[in-house]
Amino acid sequence: VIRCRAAVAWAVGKPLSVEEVEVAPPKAGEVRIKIVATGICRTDDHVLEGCFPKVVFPVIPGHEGAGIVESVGEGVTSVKPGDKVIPLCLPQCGECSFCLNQESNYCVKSHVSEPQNLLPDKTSRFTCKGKQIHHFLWVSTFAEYTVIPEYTVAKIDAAAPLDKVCLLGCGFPTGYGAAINTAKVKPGSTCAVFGVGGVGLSVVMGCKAAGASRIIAVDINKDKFAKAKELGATDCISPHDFKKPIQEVLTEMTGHGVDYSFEVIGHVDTLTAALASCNMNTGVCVMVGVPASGSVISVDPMLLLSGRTWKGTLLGGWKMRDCIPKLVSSYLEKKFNSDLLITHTLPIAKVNEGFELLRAGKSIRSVLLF
Ligand code: COD
Ligand code: ZN
Repeated sequence: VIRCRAAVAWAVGKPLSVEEVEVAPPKAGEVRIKIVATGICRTDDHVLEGCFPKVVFPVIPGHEGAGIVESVGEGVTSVKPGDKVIPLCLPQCGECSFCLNQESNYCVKSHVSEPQNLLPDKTSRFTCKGKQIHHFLWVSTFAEYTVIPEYTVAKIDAAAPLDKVCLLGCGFPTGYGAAINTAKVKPGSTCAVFGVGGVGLSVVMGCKAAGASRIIAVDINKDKFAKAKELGATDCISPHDFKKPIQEVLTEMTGHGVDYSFEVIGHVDTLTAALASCNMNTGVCVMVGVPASGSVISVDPMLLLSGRTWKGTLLGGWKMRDCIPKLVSSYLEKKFNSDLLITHTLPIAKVNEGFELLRAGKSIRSVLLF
C-alpha cells in the first residue's frame, strides 16, 4: 500500500480537499501508475457540481493525466514499471464487437455502458481516513498514485514530456479528433466552433490541420478570441453582439451555412443552433459537449429532412490504446502544438485555484503537478 496525496471530492458542491490517501497494490490485470501531471477539464467541474448522477461520492476526479508505471498486477504484459503512460478515460478492451470493428472507437467497458466508480472487480483501491473512496472513469488522475485496468492504459514514447502530453488524455484528442475523424473536415471547407475552451480550441486546430479555409469561433467570452485566432480561427463572433439568432448570422456570413459545425459547450440551445448553422443539405453538425443529464432536445424535423447530418463523438473517435501513442509521437514530431492550450501550471495543493480560474473563464488548461 502506498500513502500519497490526492484531491478528494467528499460531496457535491464542496471544494476538493488535498488529503493523504492509501492506494492498494494492483490486482490481476491492473496497473498502478505514479501520476506526474494532470489537466483540469470542464468535465471534472461538472463532476464537482453533481451533473453526473452516475458518479458516486466521495470520489477522486481527474481524467487528463500522464504518469509512469509503478507496478503491475498478475498477467499484465503490455506495460512494465518505468514505462511512461497515459490513463485512458475510454477503454479499448480489444475483445468486444465495437473494439473489433475498425470503424468504431466505442468499447462496451466504457462508462457509457457500465459505471466506473469501482474497478471491474467492484472494489476500490483508494481509502482515506478509514473510508473507501470511489474511482472516477477508472482513471482518477487527481491522485499521485492510481490503479487502473490494463486495457485502459496507453504506453507512450519515453521522450514525451508528461507535463505537456497529459492533455492528450482528453481535451486535445476529443476536439482535434471531432474535426479530423468524426466530421472528416475537407480542405477548403467552412467550419463553426461553438465554445472555444480547451476542447473547442482543439477543434479549431483540427479544422485548420484538415485545411478548412474559414473557421468561425463562437463564444460569449471575448477573452477567448485572441487564442482562437492564434490557433487558426479566421473569424470570432459573440452571440451577445447580435439581435438575431446566431444561426442566422452564420448563414448570412457563409451564404448557406457552414459545411461543419461543432457544439463544444454542452447546452441544448447551442446544440440546436449549431445544427441549424450548417448548410441544409451536406452540412454536418458534431455534438462534442454533453448537456446536463436528463436533457431533452426539440428540433424542427425539417432541419434534418433536407439532408443535414447530426452526429456525436466520444473522445474524438480515436481508438484510444492504438491512437493515443501515435498522437504522442505526432506531438513529438511537432505536427501540432497542444502546449498552446496550457495557460497555467500549478502544484496539486492549488487544485481549487485551478478550478476557480476555469470558472472565471481565465484559463484554457491548467496543468497540476504532483
Ligand atoms: N454560447 C457560446 N459560448 C459559450 C456559451 C454559450 N451559450 N456558454 C459557454 N460558452 C463558452 C465558454 O465561454 C467557454 O469558452 C466554452 O464555451 C467552454 O469551454 P470550457 O473551457 O469551459 O470547457 P472545455 O473546453 O474544457 O470542455 C467543454 C466540454 C463541452 C467538452 C465539456 O463541458 C463537456 O461537455 N464535457 C463532457 C463531454 C465529454 O465527455 N467530453 C470528453 C471527456 S471530457
Ligand atoms: Zn475531459
